[in-house]
Amino acid sequence: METNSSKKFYEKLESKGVSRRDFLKYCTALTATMGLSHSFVGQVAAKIEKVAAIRPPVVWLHFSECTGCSEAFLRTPDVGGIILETISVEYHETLMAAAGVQAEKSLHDAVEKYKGKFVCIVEGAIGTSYNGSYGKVAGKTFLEIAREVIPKAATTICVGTCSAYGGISAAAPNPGGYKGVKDAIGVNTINLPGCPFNPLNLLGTILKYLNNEKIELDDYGRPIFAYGETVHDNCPRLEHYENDEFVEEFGSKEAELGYCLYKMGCRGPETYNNCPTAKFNDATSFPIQAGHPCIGCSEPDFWDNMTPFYEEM
Ligand code: FSX
Ligand code: SF4
Ligand code: F3S
Repeated sequence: METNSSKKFYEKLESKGVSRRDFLKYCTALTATMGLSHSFVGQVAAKIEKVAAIRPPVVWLHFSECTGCSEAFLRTPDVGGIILETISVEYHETLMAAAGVQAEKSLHDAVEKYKGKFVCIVEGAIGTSYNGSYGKVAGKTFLEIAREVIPKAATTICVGTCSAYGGISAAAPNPGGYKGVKDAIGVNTINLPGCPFNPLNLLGTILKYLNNEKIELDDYGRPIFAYGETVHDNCPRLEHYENDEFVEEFGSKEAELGYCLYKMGCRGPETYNNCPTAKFNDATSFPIQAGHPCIGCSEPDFWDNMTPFYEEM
């Protein structure tokens, strides 16, 4: 039987343009992303409803980045809508209406009110050279803000390669001494890298965390359920790779035929991420499906280690 809270949840989703049918479609995608069989779809939906009844508080910090991760989240209106109905975002600089002193106040109020209980989501790298003075918000360095807010969180989820490992800001020669959150302030984080990250993986991580399920992480702090296999392992072009059918020029006949992009510099074989199954923009596509080689965007230091792009390694 449908409970009142579940009825309200569906009504709110409907008001955001997400029908029950859409919701179940995303539960199906999420179930596959989490490595579960189709028979778990109902359980995943029930878990989302359960978390939505609690609406755990979230503080979302921005440091040095391009805001592409927030964009990826907002350009996934259905998944984004489900997440926004599931959690309570207390602070997010690009989403909130407040600005200036008011915005500062809402950050500090949220951190004090929900001390030890809120989930901190971090987007962007932290500058550590010159006492962190390369990047500031409201007169405080990213380093100061991170040290003040993050240790008070129940858990910290780094979205995007920048907050996980430093990303573009940490690319050589890195004069600002940019680092990911763990290396900058010495706290353990759950890392959801990707430039940008995939919002479906955030939903999966939040669900597991709030349902007290153990989240197995790899050596780089990435959940195995999303980063346990390489892009190459699940690539729709894998058969062409195995048949030695390669694209050697963009715009060629081979490109049109969807051949393997290895010779165009594809880093799929050394990149751990679930893009081929999770996809982006409400499961529309991902780089390789669109004809672009994987550039290894979820690997630490990919700007240094995976370049020059478009060249076979
Ligand atoms: Fe970094 Fe995300 Fe790349 Fe951009 O915030 S992972 S530069 S897509 O926005 O952090
Ligand atoms: Fe592997 Fe890339 Fe070829 Fe896909 S396109 S099969 S990931 S090398
Ligand atoms: Fe990034 Fe490669 Fe996926 S470039 S988005 S990890 S296909």
